[in-house]
Amino acid sequence: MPDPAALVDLDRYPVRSPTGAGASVIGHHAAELQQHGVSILPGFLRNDAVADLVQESEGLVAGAHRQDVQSTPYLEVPDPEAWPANHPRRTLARSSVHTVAYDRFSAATSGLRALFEWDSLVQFVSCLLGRAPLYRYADPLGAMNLTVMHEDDTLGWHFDQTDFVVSLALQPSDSGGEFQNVPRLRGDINEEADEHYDTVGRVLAGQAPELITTIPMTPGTLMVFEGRGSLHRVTPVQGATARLVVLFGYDTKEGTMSSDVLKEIRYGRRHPEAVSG
Ligand SMILES: O=C(O)CCC(=O)C(=O)O
Repeated sequence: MPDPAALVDLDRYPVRSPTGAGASVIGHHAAELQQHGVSILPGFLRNDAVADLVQESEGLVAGAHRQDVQSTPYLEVPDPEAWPANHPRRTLARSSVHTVAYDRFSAATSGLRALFEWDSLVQFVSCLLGRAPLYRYADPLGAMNLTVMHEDDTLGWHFDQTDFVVSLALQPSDSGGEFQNVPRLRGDINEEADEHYDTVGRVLAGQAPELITTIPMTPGTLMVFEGRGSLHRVTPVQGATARLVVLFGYDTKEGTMSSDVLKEIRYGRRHPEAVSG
């Protein structure tokens, strides 16, 4: 397995020393996360590593599963009995994306898998999030995945079903494919008043551009994002270059698995396939 430490700019991000040399950089990014619900770590990967990981990813693209669905921002089946016709809980938007599951990354040769399975990275993310202990997702398909977005692919406005996600930007599309975010739009998901449906509705209708932050996609950037409370989307991809982003799943509970429904939608199957070399 490749050495994950060789992929990261350790001078800028001392991943192996979160309480020593890395403490100040972690402090900076933890504060950014607290304040904005997102923290951006540009240049996390070394430039030469980005090129290698793009090449690795392109070799996996053919094994991606395509989903093209209409869903609400809440990623649940809309209930017409409970909500009026144009309510955000019933407003559908298209999400079209191709996803490569965790089991497709070779345990012997994948740099991306080595990075995800590196305990030092878990520690680093744990310190940045201020959540310990932190565990990698246990799901053999969904623990990490590569999202591939070709021309016209898009992710509609949504809130995530997990508290946070860690993403690694590998390759932007020629144009479009922008990550847009309305940070901290909803508070406690158990409090109806915290849902701010009027504001959600305005964002969905394109009437609240002032609330939207567009986060540039720079290859080699690690992003830690609190997606359960932040409304976000990826605008339609334009051009022939595929947009490549890797997602790393963590949880404060050990052994977390994705649901069977999610696995069917995202990977087209429930179980791992051939064991990679
Ligand atoms: O591809 C991205 O940049 C973000 C993905 C995303 O929004 C999600 O998985 O919820």
